[in-house]
Amino acid sequence: MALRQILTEPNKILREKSTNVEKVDDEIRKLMDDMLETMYAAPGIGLAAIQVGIPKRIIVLDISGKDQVKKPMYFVNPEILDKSSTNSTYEEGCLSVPGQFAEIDRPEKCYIKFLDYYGKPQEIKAEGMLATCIQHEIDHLEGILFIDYLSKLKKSMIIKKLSKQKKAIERIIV
Ligand code: GNR
Ligand code: NI
Repeated sequence: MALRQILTEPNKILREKSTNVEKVDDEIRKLMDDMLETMYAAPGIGLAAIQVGIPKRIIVLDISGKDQVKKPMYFVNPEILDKSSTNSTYEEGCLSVPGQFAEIDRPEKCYIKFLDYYGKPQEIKAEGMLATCIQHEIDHLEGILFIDYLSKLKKSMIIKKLSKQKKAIERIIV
């Protein structure tokens, strides 16, 4: 297993639309293992392949709390079959938008169809934090970030801050 670098805003790659995986083979499983390790190290509770620069429709998640038994989940080519008309609000963050958090409204429940770690078709009903996280990750596959749901002003303030931070880091490296 290996750690991969997580891309952060502003970065055009994060805006790419990811494409379906043809076959869940050893190469895809290796990528999923690396993604999970990278997510745990960050630490985060979800990661989409595009966040490590790979535009494939792959998500890893683990919403078990710390001190709990780890419960990794893998979703290949996830599709939302149905979502509730009622919403719930969670404070969201994103490893690609470091240090920024905001309350985001999303459907509180959703039904998801996907391929698992072995390429087997599965369907689940997601609620609570899991539903929020899956939707946050599926947004990544479409090039959407949670800051896109904020007002233009809030979003531009966040992007400005992050691009300043990036430039400061570049100056240290160069
Ligand atoms: O680690 C993460 N926490 C989180 C909290 C609330 C809603 C969504 C998330 S996902 C995020 C990791 C990440 O950026 N995944 O794309
Ligand atoms: Ni994210």
